[in-house]
Amino acid sequence: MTAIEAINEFVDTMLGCRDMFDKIEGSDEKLAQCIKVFLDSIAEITKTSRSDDKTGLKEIQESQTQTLRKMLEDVAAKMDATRKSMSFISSNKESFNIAVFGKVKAGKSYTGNFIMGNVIRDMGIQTSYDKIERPKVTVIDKGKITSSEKLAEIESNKDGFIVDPNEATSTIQLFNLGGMKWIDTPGIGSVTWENEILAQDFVDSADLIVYMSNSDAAGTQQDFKELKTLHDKKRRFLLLLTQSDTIEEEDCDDEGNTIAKLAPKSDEDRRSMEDYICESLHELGITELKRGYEILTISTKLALEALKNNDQAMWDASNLDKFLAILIDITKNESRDLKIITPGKRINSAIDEIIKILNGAKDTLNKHSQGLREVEEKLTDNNETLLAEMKNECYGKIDSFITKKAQEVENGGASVSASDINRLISAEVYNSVMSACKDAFAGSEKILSSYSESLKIQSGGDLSMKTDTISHTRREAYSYERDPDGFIENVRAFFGKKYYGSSVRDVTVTTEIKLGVNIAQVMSSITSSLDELFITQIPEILKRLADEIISPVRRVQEGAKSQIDSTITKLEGLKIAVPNTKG
Ligand SMILES: Nc1nc2c(ncn2[C@@H]2O[C@H](COP(=O)(O)OP(=O)(O)O)[C@@H](O)[C@H]2O)c(=O)[nH]1
Ligand SMILES: [Mg+2]
Repeated sequence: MTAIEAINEFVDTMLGCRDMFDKIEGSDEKLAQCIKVFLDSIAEITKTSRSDDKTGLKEIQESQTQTLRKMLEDVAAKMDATRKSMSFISSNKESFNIAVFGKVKAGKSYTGNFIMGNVIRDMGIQTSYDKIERPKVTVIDKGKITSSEKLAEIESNKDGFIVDPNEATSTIQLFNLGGMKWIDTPGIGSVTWENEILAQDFVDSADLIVYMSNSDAAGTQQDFKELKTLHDKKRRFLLLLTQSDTIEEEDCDDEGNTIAKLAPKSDEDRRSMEDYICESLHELGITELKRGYEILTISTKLALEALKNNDQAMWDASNLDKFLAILIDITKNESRDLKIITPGKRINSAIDEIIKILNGAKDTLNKHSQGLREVEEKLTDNNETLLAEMKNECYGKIDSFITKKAQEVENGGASVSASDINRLISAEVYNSVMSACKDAFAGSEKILSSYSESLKIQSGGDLSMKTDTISHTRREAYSYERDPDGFIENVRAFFGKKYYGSSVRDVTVTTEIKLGVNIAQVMSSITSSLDELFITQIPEILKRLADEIISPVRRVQEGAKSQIDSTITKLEGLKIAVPNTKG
């Protein structure tokens, strides 16, 4: 096959594979959309429901739903991070991406320029490259994107120092050729941090990696380390041993100057280099690369020289035809699979990852909802224990309160009025109910304050000293003034003397007995009033509390759960049917 035929077949294959890559079009957008819908509906669901004017209710709902919202937002953030980690591949979905990787000065950019075809075009050689516009190079440097005519190559001066090292050694440069994207990464270790990260991203997400190593200095520790990494990551890669040419001085011109002629390295040299490389790779456990196919010794310079001179033997010696042939082969036979399998698998595993996060969230919701159900039951259907506890506590407090007050009265203190007792006891009941509810829901006291009016206790009377009066009749003697009797007495009376008579009579005497404070009477009235509260009002309050606090939270939970379910269904639908092939 002539050089032109080989080049034409290569270019035509690249141009023809364009339409193969539509399959995963839009996956990232769809995924992003799906996550956004999820996030929006979570915001909607966890929005405090209705504009409740009831004091505190909004706050309690807020504090209850806040945890959920926080958790779900976390979920969405994790989902998005997972999506972003795969968005890179899908942003390169429309092409078969070949990343060129290897140390500085391996000849990566030089070979890339050959593949881009502009150098061939510029020689005036007609090929299939003429079917398309001159490809342009996109240069990415620390996030800035510029355009250029060709891949910047390293130019060394005669002392071997690199001239203008910047562009050629640190930027990422890429171009498209039909359905193929060629990504020229800067040399390993020579890059700025930002570019290195990006270069690594490109390498990580490429469909095929072409690792180039200068055949003069191939097989350094660094090379083997990188190749081992690619192998361990199960990446599809080729190894090119580049610049396999040498200068031969074989002729003299008319003036007797020697003519330097570019020639392939000797077969012997090439073979021994390949032997060494293959052995070393085998030792590293890299056995999948076929020599002469995936391990190739090439000289791009020789290939260009061959084109210039229309030298078929030199073209054959350059091995560029073999390199083009393997690219054709992979593009025709593997790129569809690589293209769909690699990103497809990554998208699917990102989706699986997101589904896992969502299922985790569902578990959390279920646990939360289980806890809520328990609280709810404690407040409603199974409220006997809670009621008994509360009642016990109320009774205990009231009893000791009344006993204390009674003692005071007993000791001569003022009696306590019924209204005072009612007020104080009602407060005790209210506090007991509150503290029990507070254990169930932080902040529930705010709601309960509106119920304080309905928790009224009737004592039925003052707390005072009870007395009784006992009366009995007693006979008593008494004296009374009488009129003077007879002349003498009258005379004496005239001068002021008083005369008395005596008699007996029955007198009724009453005695007051202190019977003690009317504690039993007050307590029994309070107890029946308390019983009443615990039969009707308090269970009612617990039920309302459960309703007002739990229902909205449950609505949020149910909403979130069904949102998660529908998101999972949507995500499953976004998975890409990965062809079941080798690799
Ligand atoms: N002799 C010879 N020199 C080459 C060949 N390929 C590239 N070079 C030279 O090697 C130097 C580095 O090439 P470049 O492509 O910039 O290396 P990169 O750092 O791997 O991109 C340049 O001066 C090229 O001219 C080749 O096949 N043969
Ligand atoms: Mg370069």
